[in-house]
Amino acid sequence: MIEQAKQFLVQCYQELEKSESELYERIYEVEKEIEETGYYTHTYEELEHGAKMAWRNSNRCIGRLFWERLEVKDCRHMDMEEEVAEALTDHIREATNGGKIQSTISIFKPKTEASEIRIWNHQLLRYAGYETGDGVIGDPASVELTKRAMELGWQGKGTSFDILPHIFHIDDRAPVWYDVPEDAIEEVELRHPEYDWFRELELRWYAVPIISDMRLEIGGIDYTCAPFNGWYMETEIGARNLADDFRYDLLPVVARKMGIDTKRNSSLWKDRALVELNQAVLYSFQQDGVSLVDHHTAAQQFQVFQKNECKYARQVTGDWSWLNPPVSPATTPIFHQSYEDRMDTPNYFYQSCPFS
Ligand code: HEM
Ligand code: NRG
Repeated sequence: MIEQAKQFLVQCYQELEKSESELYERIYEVEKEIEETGYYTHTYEELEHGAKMAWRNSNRCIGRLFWERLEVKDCRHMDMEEEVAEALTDHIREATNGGKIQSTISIFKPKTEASEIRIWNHQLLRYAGYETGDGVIGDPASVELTKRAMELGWQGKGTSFDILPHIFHIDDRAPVWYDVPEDAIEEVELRHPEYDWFRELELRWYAVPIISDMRLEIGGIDYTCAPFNGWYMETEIGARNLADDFRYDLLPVVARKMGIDTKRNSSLWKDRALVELNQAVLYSFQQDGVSLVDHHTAAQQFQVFQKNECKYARQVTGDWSWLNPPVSPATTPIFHQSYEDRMDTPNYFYQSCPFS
């Protein structure tokens, strides 16, 4: 822990242009705290910059140009279920910001031997999935969590787009669930700039992706509850969530509506349906004034990020297979480059499922 703390403090204080004496005093203080308690407490400045460094180090993220623009909310003092639930709702409201999405992270108390907060949801906003006799209604990716929510007494409406409640547990206490207030949830109804029939599919998606099951590690301290968000890239919704055959599986539906032959691969019905689905996502978010980036612009922004990092003599690490967008990857410069997939810290990590 002391070694990890030191390594973080050296880099952090250098980037924040703090004096050497400040750094040495802080290292001395942190060493003492670790020896006495086994842990240490980040200053707000360390927490804020650490969370930004973790984003900058996220190999799978194409949105990293904006790593310095992250609103860091210090929720480390919260210990009661009610206040955590309220903070999660506040996060949604402030991040949504009337459509002009603000990248935000809420950081709750770190894990120790005695205590741990864990959110069971993958994202703070996500749709339920109900297993029925003839297939899943809603998002198949949520079937397990939906079952657990119902075991805990939650009841959804049973539509294809029911927002799941927040489920979390604190320390060794029983899990609790809270419905997300409807007026905190912003969603976009999908329509197409040319195809009027698109509206009749009654598709929608929520405005803000807020990952809530990853662990933020800064200088040897584990923040197991630290939900964060930016805004969507259109392919995440149009080429994956609504298109994957193990998610909403809508390509055959869209292709048939377009009047394309879905019996022959060589009609390229999947490709053509994909493009129109993505077009509808872009058009609808834009018209409603909700932040969202298309994959070409995101790839260009990532190039600028690479150039910036080069100026500061920092190597950009990356995961090529995730950085490439799932639509037309070879039309972006990312496809034609290679990246070292090395996990530097601070960073965001997967953690084992808190239920099952
Ligand atoms: C992954 C875009 C903000 C951390 C991704 C992915 C995209 C993306 C497209 C791949 C997701 C997938 O294929 O499922 C963006 C955009 C942002 C943004 C457009 C707008 C500002 C952020 C922020 C953070 C972050 C604020 C953290 C502070 C990550 C991490 C992953 C990721 C950790 C990997 C997730 C995983 O492994 O499941 N991002 N991102 N991103 N992003 Fe970003
Ligand atoms: N693909 C997932 C979300 C993953 C993270 N994407 C972001 N993150 N844009 C989905 O729900 O489609 N972010 O922090 O902005």
